[in-house]
Amino acid sequence: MSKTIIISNRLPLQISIEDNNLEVTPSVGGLATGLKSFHKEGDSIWIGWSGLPEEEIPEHLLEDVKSKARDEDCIAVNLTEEEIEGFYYGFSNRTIWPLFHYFMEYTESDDTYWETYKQVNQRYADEVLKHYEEGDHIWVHDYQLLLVPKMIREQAPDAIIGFFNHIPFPSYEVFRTLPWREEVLEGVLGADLIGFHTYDYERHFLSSVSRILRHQVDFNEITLPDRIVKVDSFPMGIDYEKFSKAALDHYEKTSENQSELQQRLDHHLKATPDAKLILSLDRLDYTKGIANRLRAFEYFLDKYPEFVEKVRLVMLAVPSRSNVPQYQLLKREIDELVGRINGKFSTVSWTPIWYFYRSMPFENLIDLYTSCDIALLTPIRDGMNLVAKEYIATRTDHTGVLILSEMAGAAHEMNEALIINPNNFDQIASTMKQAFEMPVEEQISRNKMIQKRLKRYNVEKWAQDFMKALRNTEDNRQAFEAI
Ligand code: GDG
Repeated sequence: MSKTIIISNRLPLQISIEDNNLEVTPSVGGLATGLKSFHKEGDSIWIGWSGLPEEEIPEHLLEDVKSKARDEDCIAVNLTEEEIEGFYYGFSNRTIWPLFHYFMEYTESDDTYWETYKQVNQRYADEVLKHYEEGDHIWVHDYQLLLVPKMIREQAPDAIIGFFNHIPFPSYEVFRTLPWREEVLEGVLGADLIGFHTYDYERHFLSSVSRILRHQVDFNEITLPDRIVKVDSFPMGIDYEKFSKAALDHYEKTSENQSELQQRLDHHLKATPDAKLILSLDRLDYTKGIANRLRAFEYFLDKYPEFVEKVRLVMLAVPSRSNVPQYQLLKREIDELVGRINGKFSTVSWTPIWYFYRSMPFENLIDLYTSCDIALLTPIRDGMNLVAKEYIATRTDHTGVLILSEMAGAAHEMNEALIINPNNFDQIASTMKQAFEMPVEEQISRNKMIQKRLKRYNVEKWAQDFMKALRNTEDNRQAFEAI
């Protein structure tokens, strides 16, 4: 029977060593949380890095790492520290990530990073080929593995390969600045089907293919000398039931089995019944607009002092890529902003920002989603933004207000949210005021509409649609051969 082979930089599990024992924890991040449910239910194997550099795995634990991964139908790719530096922290996160999110001033062009990126992409492709059998469907994920489709195709010309990009694809004018633009496009074009979250990213990709490689592009099909490649948009959904059920279970809890975080949140709500909590939740990344969000919050308190002591920003920033200098600088900037704003506005009984710099277990995430009256998500650029969708899914009584940046892919599907430009502080501040004053009936009617959509187009449907379109490319191939 044929299977699906999923390939992503990281596995959905993270293996670490504690006191000479292996510990397995789920990975945090959009791709892992989204695809995990598809992987659990289907007949698939998942190939990716375990999160441990090869040098840190003692010889006697090597087999254990493999077997822990195998228990979850995963195959661990081993990477050395040098490879992680050049491939992951280097080319992926200092070249592609900033460029694709329009942070051109952060984009580095380094030949060593590029060489390591190619070498590591080849390693992933080789691992796929070890497990590939005719009839299997191969699904490659994201910007760390842009060359893998072509590398697989070179060894298995008839393979059915899909590629999905979880981050934006920039406009041609930005993409063309990449020194290795031809190789990158050719790498992705090894796939039969290329998917993006939105129509805009799809359009940008097609424009780069036609202008840089001069391939014929008709609507969403690219004609290569020997094949047709299909490009389409598939906005990724969430495991809606998981989030709404977790929220319902959460409300069933008595004070004895509540988390400490929830007890603190409840304490705050009881002490200040007319105050509201605003949620800010992301990986600590410059694309997420966290510093701007803090500045906009400060502007809001300055402009509308009547909200002093009536509002609290609960901010969870999850540590991410802390080896990259821009992330270290951003961390410092955020620490300073939080300190300054808290110093400026705090009263003896009130602190405007609760700031957590850590990752939290799923249960605490639900505590935050369900306790906050408003979610303020202001990315400068974001492929999709699953947090926006998860927040709405947990609002089982349909109350709550989502303020979302128009730069997030999710904004295209969430028209009923309050959509803002993340660079316009005045607009953010007046939208926060609007959120505060929004009648409950209006909150309910807006959220119900979004919930209906999120429920229907959940992550399972997203994966099914992609796989269905991938299978359809086989018909395309036959038609091409018949010409
Ligand atoms: C990339 C693209 C695109 C976060 N903190 C914790 C935690 N999370 C989970 C959330 C959510 C996920 O991580 C974050 O997903 P996002 O979509 O918001 O952001 P990225 O990580 O940047 O994801 C993005 C996504 O890929 C999918 O294609 O939407 O645009 O950048 O699911 O719940 N989970 C736990 N603890 C945390 O502290 N357990």
